[in-house]
Amino acid sequence: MSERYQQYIDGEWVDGAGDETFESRNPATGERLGEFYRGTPDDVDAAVSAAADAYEEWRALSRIDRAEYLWDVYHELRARTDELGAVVTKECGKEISEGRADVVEAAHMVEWAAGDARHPNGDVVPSEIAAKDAYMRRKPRGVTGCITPWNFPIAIPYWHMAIALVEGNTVVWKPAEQTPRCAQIVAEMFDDAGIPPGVFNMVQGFGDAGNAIVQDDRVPTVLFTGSAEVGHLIADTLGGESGRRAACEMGGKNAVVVTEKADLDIAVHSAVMSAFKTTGQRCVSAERLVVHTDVYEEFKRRFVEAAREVAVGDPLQEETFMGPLVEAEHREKVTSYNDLAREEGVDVLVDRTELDAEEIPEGHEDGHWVGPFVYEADPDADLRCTHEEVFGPHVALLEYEGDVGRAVEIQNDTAYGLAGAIISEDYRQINYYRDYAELGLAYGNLPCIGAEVQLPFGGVKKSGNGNPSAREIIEAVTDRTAWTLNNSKEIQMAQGLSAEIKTDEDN
Ligand code: UN1
Repeated sequence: MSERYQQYIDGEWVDGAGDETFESRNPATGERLGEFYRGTPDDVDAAVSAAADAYEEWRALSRIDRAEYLWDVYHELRARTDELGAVVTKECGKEISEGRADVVEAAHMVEWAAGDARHPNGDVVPSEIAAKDAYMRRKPRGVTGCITPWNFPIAIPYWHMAIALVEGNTVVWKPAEQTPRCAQIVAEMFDDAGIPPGVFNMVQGFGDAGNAIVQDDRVPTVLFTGSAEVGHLIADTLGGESGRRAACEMGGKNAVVVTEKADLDIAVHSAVMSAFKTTGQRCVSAERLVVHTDVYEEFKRRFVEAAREVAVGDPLQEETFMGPLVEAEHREKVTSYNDLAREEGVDVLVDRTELDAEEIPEGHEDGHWVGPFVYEADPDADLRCTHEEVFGPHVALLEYEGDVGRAVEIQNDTAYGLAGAIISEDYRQINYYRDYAELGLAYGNLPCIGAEVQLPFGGVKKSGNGNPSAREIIEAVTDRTAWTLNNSKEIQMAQGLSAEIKTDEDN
């Protein structure tokens, strides 16, 4: 009998109001990883009440005292990196170096947030009037709803929660339904740290629980990382309610541009990493390779060879490059996009949609396997497969002629604008791309994955306004006050405005 894992509300482990449960399974083997109580809107209601009640006391602590709880979490993340990395790999299928990197990234975000507690906070701003002291100060906003995806099941929850908590907010968190075991560990860490009841709450479950957070007007801030479909619904709901704010970070149809001046070793290496790491399931993964005609044939030959050979298999093995997709429905989605590409008449170069039986490791027959799917398409054709995000190892080669301006035009021909890369040895091409590619995250001579927490993160256009990196998330979870204090007995105004009160008797 495996254990039934609970939810964490108001400092207690609870079954919740409903009696339904759901399971987590290893996407590489089908092995059951645990059974979890499924959170309901009533559980969200209880969690939001607890978070609202805990808020006054939590915000009254100093930032440094609040950060002490995060330092405990940080040390646990560091001490348990290998163990937790393996849990990440078992639950979401990323290969083991990626499972580990997820935990390391979480530790980096917690370190940044807790370390920031001792840094200057706000600005001293000049006033026209010498006797006035002006400052920009920040205040927490209250209960923060956090809705996080499965592909970074330890890192992204801390992107949202570490800074929200240090800044004085309380949290109601709904983790992805695909990775409840990882979420359980995150909640245990806050519990181990002795965080005061109600400051951190976790409601496990599905979209109905997430939606209850979004609909609750006691939650002024919602942070969301995930699909564009859900993110835009959240942004629309909160955008229409004054005082509420949504910061949503969503996907992309990201591209790597390879110009005629590219070093092709760097180009092929970057393209393989961008397209196939995490089996294409990063919001920053590339599904388009925009390649200059002069180097097209050679790039194509080398990329196709790599895509044929790249090792798909048991994600717990160091030799594996690509693990399985996260779940059966996702495999169906990726497969149907591969079918769609064929229907749209593209030239398929590599089709490992169905792996050969000998490629599937023993005991892994129930895994959600898919290998690379690579095709050539016309960059000017209005195809769904080259414009919609698939979130899998589904990659289009798009050949272009002309200058870098043309490559950037193709790069920008998407509703999204998250991540991208240019491969070139020519600084003028690189700088043109830097200035005109419509992206939040852009790289030169690198893959378009692998952002670090201290850099800005986030996209433009349909990719969202979430900016959930260490520096930027502060804007989402705080309100600013421009605070001015007069040191004089006399009231003096800026802009030459008269402060004199004139009466009828003066005239
Ligand atoms: C995501 O793809 O969902 O830039 C987040 C990266 C990571 C974060 C990606 N640090 O690849």
